[in-house]
Amino acid sequence: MKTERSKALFEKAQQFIPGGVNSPVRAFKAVGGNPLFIKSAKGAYMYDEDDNAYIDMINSWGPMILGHDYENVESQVALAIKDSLSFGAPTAKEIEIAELIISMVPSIEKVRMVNSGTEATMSAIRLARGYTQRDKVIKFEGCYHGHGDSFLIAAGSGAITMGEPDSPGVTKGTAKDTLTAPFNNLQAVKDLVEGNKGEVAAIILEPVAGNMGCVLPAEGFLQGLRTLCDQEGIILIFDEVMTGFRLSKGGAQELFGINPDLTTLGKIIGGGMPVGAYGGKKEIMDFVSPQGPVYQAGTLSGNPVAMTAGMVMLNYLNDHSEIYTQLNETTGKIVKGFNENLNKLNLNYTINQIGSMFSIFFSDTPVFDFESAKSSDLTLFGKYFREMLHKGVYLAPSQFETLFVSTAIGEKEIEQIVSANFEALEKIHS
Ligand code: HOZ
Repeated sequence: MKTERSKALFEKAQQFIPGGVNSPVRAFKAVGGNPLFIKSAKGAYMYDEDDNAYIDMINSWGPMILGHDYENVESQVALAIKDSLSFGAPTAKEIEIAELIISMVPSIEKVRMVNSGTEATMSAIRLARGYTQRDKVIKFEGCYHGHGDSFLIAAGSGAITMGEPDSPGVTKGTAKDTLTAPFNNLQAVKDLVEGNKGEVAAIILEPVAGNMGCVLPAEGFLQGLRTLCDQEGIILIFDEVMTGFRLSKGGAQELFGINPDLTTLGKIIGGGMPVGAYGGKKEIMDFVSPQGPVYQAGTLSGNPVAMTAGMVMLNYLNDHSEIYTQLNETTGKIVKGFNENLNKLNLNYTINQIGSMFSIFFSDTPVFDFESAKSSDLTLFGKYFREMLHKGVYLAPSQFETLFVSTAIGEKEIEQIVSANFEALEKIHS
């Protein structure tokens, strides 16, 4: 596989961009080798600057749920651009997308658009604090909610991938207001709430964690948090940046039948453009400025081009709920193939899957929280990643990121992914 152009670009990039990338995980630091510079993508495939083709298993880390050529998004965006790229004034499109989101996500009664998942979570936490007049928040070890200061404590995703789950630069003052508990450990959360009686504004979590690899909530965990929050006047925030519009039209909350007070959204909501949103109960959302006292703003928030892309994507998903069955089936076939491969090779690694999100952990024990995720053999994962890449399958370059399947992956790709997995596992154990 020739990667000369990517290598040269990476060398040049490092002169001008910290680490040569605009988001850390992309640097391949945790898996070895040079990052590939991507030139284009179509359907299930990405093409690098050296013209190698890869089956895309991350799909822009989630947004490209329909693969890379949803023509309707592209054509509507092209039309929207003609009316100007940005106004900084209200548009009819913002009402349309707000109505659509509210109709799709069960717990959302009002919604505010922002530009990324990070903005959404930072704003939701401020709102929860302003509304409850309390300072502390509980997050879960290994959950990642973007790079806002309050969340870079025991953080997953790129933070743990780079070995910095507690980032320097976060003040002690901020850190002391973030309490952490192990994912899936309801008793630990109850103890924290008890020890900080009347001081906890919010509990925030990814209802299905995707930033320590894919980790599912244990039976009763989400319901237990809901009950606890109701009892203690705590705002329950589901960070559905990954799971929103992916696990079902209404996200994880619809799938599990648990309504949070606030929800944060990103990724799919922009159809590939930079969009985030936070929404929830009217009573709480009306605390946001200019209706209420909690300030949050953005020059490009509700940008007409981004809103167009998001709306076309969400309308499509809303009208085609059969794609969720298709995604479950496709992912199910890949995971079945991987499990058969593991059996044939006498290996006992853990695969976690829900809908179109899944991870293979290089660990022999079940993975249900950050500690068990961290028991994975990271050197082996790096070798596996590189082997898969050589076989034309582009995985997330970190053990601590989930994979995302798109509807563009068909039988031919499933076969290639499963046989690449067998050969890669065989090779790294030879
Ligand atoms: N933190 C992102 C996924 N959890 C990675 C984003 C990127 O590198 O593009």
